Amino acid sequence: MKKYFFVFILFGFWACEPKVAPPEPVFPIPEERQILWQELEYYGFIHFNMNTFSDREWGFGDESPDQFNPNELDTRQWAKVASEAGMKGLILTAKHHDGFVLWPSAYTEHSVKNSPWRNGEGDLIQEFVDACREFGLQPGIYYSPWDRNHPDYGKPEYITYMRNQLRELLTNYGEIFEVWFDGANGGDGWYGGANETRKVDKLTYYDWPNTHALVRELQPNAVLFSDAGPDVRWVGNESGFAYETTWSNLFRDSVYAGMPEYAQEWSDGQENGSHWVPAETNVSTRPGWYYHTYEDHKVKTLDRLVDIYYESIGRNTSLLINFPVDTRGLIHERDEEAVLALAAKIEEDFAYNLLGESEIIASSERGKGYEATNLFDQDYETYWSVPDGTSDADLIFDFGKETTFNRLLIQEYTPLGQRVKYFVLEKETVDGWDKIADGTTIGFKRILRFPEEKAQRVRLRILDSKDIPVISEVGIYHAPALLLPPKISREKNGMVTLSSTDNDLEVYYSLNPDSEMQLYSEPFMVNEAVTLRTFSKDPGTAEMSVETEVRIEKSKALWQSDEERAIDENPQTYWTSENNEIEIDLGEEVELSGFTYYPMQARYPSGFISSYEFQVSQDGKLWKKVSEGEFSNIKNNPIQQEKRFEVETARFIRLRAIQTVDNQAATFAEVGIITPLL
Ligand code: FUL
Ligand code: CA
Repeated sequence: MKKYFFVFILFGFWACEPKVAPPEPVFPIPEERQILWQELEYYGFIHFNMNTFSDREWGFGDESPDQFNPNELDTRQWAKVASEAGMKGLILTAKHHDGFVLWPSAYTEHSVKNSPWRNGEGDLIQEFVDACREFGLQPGIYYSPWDRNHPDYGKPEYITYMRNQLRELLTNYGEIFEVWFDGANGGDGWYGGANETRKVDKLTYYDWPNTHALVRELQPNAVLFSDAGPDVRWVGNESGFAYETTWSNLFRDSVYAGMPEYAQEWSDGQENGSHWVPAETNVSTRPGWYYHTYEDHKVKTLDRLVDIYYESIGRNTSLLINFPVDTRGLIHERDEEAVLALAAKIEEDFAYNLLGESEIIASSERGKGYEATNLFDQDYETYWSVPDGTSDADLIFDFGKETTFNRLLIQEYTPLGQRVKYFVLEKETVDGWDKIADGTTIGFKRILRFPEEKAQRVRLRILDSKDIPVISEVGIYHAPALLLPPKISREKNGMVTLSSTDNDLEVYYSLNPDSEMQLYSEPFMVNEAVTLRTFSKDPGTAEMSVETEVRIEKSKALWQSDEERAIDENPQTYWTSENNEIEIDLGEEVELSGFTYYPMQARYPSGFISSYEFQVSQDGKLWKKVSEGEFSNIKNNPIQQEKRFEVETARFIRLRAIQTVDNQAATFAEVGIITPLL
């Protein structure tokens, strides 16, 4: 009884303690719509429009509505995949640069209403927003200002057209969370048959202030995206990474959409920027934004997607991953598999916050309502802060026992502005505190990845900040290693490098089918052909990845040709041959029983060989044809091709293109030989 009474009195004191004022904001600060947007964090892009059917990335504008004819289109499948992948929204290309529109707009004939799809009765925007809502996703709209179809593009009349269409899109389909304005403009186009180049002044032509005002009027909660915001800005690349130092602040008045120096100079934000314009990282599951069968083999791998996640969401930006929806009108199975694997991995990485049970010692607390325990209550609205004027602030977390970890997650309470400029994570050792990792900016969310560490106590120090820190959440995690087989790379001199997909993995290999696997420590030389077996192992759990077995060919150390790029062991480099052939001096007499041809891997490839002839020679003068034929399906699936023949001995080889897929000069990304295995 007494005891309860005592507790009651204590509680009474605590409850009566005067509430301390919140920290003063550090400007700029986000608007309400930006605060709602930043919590979405992860959402999807759908590139699906005329380009899907013309097999292009940028249609010219002279396409016919007849071409638009998906026969299995199912927006519910898109929404289902996106929601299963953990996304909170989807943005659809309502109109891309070619001008075709996915809804029956009253202002153009270049639309679904004149296509065979749903007999011209369809409205893809309607189907899209319905599916999004059914699956709990917020719908967004991509609208290209550049229009290569419209006759008036470049004149003032076109701006009226654009606004009329925006009015349709933003009035008829309910709430839209983001309106995405692309800055791209390549100049030339069909333009109603004029077939010419039309350059506009990107700063003034679109009269952005009034176009933005229209969007605000129709959709007050939608964020406006472009290079220049005004609400959300481009990250400055399409590869899927933000910068380690990323400010949400931007000198917005110095920027306009499509300005040439944007990516270089502005895209990482500015510490003292005048406006709050956080970044969005946009990237596709494949090299292209639109679907091309020839990229079916290029869906990003899980390790790449995991890096993208950490380098975007983990660096104070949102992540917008694109699905190039295919000609059926569906997200392709491989893209679906890829994003679901990413979702599963991220869930695994952040399954358990090790701080949840730790004891916490803060260097100081601002007072009631700003306690350090707010840091892991999973509530972004509650935060820890310190008294005004405090310069250094740090937190010690005691796990109670030695604990293993490899991730730090930290979030600033951005409604009061972005503040932190430098922070450090340390662990306690017998000799004192040791640095584990450090970072510059935090913003809405920052995640640091580092190799596994063990400690009972860790310390997080905010060492430089624009004002007192205001931190919403902190997490320390032990992410399981990404257990994929190592990547194998080769150099022309024969060196083989094995690289693991995760810092914490060990790599094992063997060069002989009968020998034991050995621990890999550094690149090794392979001169003659061998079979390489390799796998990764997590030393913590003793779990192993699947084992891969690949053939490593005789090295190309002695090879000579007019074009190194075709024999440098790097399929990303290529050579274009004016006479459609390549001749290689192998440097010595070699036994061979086949050859390999790697077609060009660039974003816009050309000159794939479709039918070939392969010759060998002893002296480089007298040639003998040993193989001819076709590389079937190379257009749609440009992977390495292999052809075999009876064993030959030769010093020189020649691969000749009889025919290329597009009748362009033959290209060679890499040529190799297959030697008989002993
Ligand atoms: C770019 C466009 O030119 C691409 O086609 C794509 O839509 C991408 C998201 O933005 O600027
Ligand atoms: Ca909190």
